[in-house]
Amino acid sequence: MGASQVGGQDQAGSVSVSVEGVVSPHPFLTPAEDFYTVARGNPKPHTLQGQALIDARMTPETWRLEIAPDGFSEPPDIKESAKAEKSLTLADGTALDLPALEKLGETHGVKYLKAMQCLNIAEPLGQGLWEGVPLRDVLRLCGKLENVRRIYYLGFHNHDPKQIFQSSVSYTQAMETPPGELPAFLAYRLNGEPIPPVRGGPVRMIVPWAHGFKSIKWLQQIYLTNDYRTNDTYALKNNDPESYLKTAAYVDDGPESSPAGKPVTIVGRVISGLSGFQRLETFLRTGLKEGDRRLGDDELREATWETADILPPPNWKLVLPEGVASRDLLGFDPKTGDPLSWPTRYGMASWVVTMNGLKPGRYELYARTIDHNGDAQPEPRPMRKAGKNEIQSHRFEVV
Ligand SMILES: Nc1nc2c(c(=O)[nH]1)N[C@H]1C(S)=C(S)[C@@H](COP(=O)(O)O)O[C@H]1N2
Ligand SMILES: [Mo]
Repeated sequence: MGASQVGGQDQAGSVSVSVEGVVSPHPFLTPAEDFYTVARGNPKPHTLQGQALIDARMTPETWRLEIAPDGFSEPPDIKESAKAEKSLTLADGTALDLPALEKLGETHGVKYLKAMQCLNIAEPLGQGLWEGVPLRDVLRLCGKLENVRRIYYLGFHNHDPKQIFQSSVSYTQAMETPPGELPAFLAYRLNGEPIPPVRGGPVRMIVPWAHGFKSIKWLQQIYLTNDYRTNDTYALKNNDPESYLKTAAYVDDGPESSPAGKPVTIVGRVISGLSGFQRLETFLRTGLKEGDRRLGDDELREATWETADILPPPNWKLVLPEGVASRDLLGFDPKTGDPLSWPTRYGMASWVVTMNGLKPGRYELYARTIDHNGDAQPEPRPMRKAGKNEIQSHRFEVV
């Protein structure tokens, strides 16, 4: 008995399977407060209240962004430091404020969907509709740049150098976007609303192709540097700072036990990473005994996998915020409003698998993705420090 598909999807794009207590649907857009939060700091900046939030410049009125060369040189290799025609600083009153950023957004604004995923966590953090101004258009405020090889940026960190969480992109990545790709940008709206402190507001960097560590929250400073090295906080923690999101399937924690004669429904998600998404596959392992270990990659490669559907695009009118049409989003056809790929580039979709007629016994459902190059998860980048993408499974018993 294999895994078969159910189509149950209500108009809002969430899963609706009417089987007692089995399905925990994921809304297409994760509400701002429901993302899994990954935040450093003591106190964590998003927990600040009242005057402390104002003093941290984390309110829409007090938020400011400084952009300046960092003055770094390291002779003989790095002889000269980065130069900018203009710097934006708090000291001389030129730092960018939110109304000025939003004004820039009137002519240069972009919107797109992005799945947020941590390199070190085996579960997507959420998916948002992010809105803001490409980093390149913000950098243009600084006029002519010289000897700038990387752009690095950091958020509010309680004025304590030990708490700095910073990341970087190369000058080229900031300035150019290949066709079909999405630009790095400074986001000030999430799901049609201002970004709350818990999600990194008022302004957060969003780097679409990367794991979460490039998407710095409570953004306050951008430094232009001639240091060619990735000076990311994550680089110092044994992570690959140039890793891209991986194409991967995720399996929810479903029911552990199910009465015989009732269908068993398992829900999960897929993220379309750097190498794109071709299809989802599932493998139902039968005849398990209590205490059996999970299958390893070598055994799973030889398993009998079956193609399974992911849920189709939702009704955009129902999932997007008021006043936002799908044709306005990057990654969508501006005429038809249909997504150019599914899931969208660096986006996420759900899947639901329902199994009928399972005999009493122990089972394990595994799910994996096949990317556009035909590579099956956890290939082509099984190394954990480039992002977790182990094949996930859910174990259950039919009684
Ligand atoms: N300023 C700041 N930005 C940050 C972090 C942080 O600790 N401080 N954590 C990063 C990491 S490691 C991840 S995975 C994402 C998580 O984003 P989320 O909390 O909105 O889900 O934020 C990133 N941005
Ligand atoms: Mo992370």
